[in-house]
Amino acid sequence: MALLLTGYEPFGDHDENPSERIARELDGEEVAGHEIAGRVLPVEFERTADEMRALVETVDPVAVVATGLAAGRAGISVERVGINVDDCGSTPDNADAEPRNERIRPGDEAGYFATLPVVTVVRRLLEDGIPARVSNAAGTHLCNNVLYSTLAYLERENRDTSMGFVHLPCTPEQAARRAREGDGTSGASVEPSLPLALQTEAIRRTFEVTLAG
Ligand code: PCA
Repeated sequence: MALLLTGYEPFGDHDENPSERIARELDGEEVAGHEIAGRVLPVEFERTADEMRALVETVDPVAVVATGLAAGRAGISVERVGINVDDCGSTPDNADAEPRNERIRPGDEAGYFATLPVVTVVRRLLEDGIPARVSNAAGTHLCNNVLYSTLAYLERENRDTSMGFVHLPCTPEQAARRAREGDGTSGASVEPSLPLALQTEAIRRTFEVTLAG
């Protein structure tokens, strides 16, 4: 039985996305006897949900962990809920789409709860010394979009697949680069970060806890 892990390509003013690197690194690795299929999704409102649906149909996973970058957040955030809103804020997607206050699925539920054991995952990460928290808002960009759309799809199809979304912070190298390019040497703050290896370990453990049910 397979596990599906998705990351996102770089977007906005980010020249890399830790979620993409982790999805590539964990592709083919086993967790508790289950092989991870690590895939990278486009940051495009028109395409992402369909690509995720196609992945679920081909990989047929027991659990789906989608991940993306939330620059500025300290630590790992495990999202509790996806909401029925697309709004790109000040960051158009990679095809220059700029949805504002739109419904992802008009007429459908306001929100869907992640079906991963969100609180248990965060407890385990904290016990293991990995800074983490439950987040009650995945934003209104593609990360929320894929969480909401996939949960809605799994429910409609009556699929017994645990699904959730994990937001990742910048890597230290990325935070340093952004501070160098910005006003870091003039006294501005630097974005919080975690080493990629620790972020990768957090995703492994998210699957482990999910499989332990
Ligand atoms: N983060 C964005 C979209 C892609 C990504 O990695 C988000 O938080 O919605």
